[in-house]
Amino acid sequence: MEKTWRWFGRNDKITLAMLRQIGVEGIVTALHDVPLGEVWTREAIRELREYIEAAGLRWSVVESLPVTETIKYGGPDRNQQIEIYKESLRNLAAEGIKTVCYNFMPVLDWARTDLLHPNENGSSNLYFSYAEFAYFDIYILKRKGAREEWGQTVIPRPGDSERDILAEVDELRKTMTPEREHELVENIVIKTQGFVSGNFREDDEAPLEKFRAFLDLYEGIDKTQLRENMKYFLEAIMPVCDECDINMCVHPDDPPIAILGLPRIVRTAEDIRWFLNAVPNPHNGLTFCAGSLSAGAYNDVVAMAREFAPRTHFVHLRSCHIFPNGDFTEASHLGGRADLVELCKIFERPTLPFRVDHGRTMLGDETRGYNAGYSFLGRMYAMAQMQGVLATLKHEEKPHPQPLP
Ligand code: DNO
Repeated sequence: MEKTWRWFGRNDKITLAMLRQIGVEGIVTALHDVPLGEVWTREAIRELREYIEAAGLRWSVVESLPVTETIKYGGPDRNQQIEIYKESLRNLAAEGIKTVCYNFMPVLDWARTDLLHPNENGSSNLYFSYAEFAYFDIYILKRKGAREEWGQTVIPRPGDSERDILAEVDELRKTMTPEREHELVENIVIKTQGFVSGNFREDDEAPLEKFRAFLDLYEGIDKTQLRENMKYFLEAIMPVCDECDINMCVHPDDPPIAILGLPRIVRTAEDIRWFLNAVPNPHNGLTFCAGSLSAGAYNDVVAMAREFAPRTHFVHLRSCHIFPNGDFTEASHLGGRADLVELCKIFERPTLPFRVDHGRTMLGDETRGYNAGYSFLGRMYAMAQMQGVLATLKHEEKPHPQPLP
């Protein structure tokens, strides 16, 4: 596989020169300065590509070329937005960048409740607590009907113990502080969204109002409708992908559960099968994010990798640990549910790009102001682990010297 790294552009504190030193070959990035819904011009793409190449690296993957909300909920201007998307795709291909990651998650790009959850060894991880997320939904966002919905939600979990989320939320309410409430808004809406070119920005003044307005757009959109809208989008762009040989690879929903009353359609093997079959073009493919998929207790990640490898155009190597109550955290890259060693065996082909994802925050990363989940030392450590795994697999493939007669 090609060793790539998610880099956030010229303002990223982690420089390309640093990445060369740690064995990175390809860069995963986006035009983070272009406002959502505008064309990525050929000039802007070329400029960034040349900057990356001047550092001795190549721009391997776009993550993400964002799909605007109107395409997802099927708004009146979706065709116009799809035309803009196609133009950006053509411009990317003209500059030689032909692997494009995107997602089809309504409103939120990904979600965690805790960005620096302490591990017993002193490092920290991203963490998702259902009770805190439900608290955010019911008492901070104050979404209509949220309490009733959570009362009926069965949290997917490996353990079979009962979980009464509303009782946990009420318990949490007794000890909740304004500081922790503020932190939850920061974690769920600002710090995890601002830097991924999604709907929210670090300097949004009224993020919760904005959030509610986005949720309103999905009134009446269920799973079937969202699937239809994804199919409509894919069918519309496939002719450009055929013409330019672009591989589209959708990122699974993170976490792979329905949240905030919104439909989610890239969570399970059945979901993935659905969109691959709905548009059976090899250019319609998957970003195999082992981390997102392993956060779903119902997902057998290795079986999914075997099934979907032929349509996988990009791999995210990370692994989650699910606690008996369903809450999850990011495990070490050599632990957790995803079995990354087995995945490396399944995915090992020279041209397939992979990147490590969501490394731990360790050894001073926490004071450097990196984007949530995108530490330097933690990711470098994970990258070294994965490089070791890949080197071992390669070594095992080599014919071993025969002993002399
Ligand atoms: C979070 C990432 C996501 C992902 C996008 C792809 O860390 O996995 O932001 O890049 O959803 O479109």
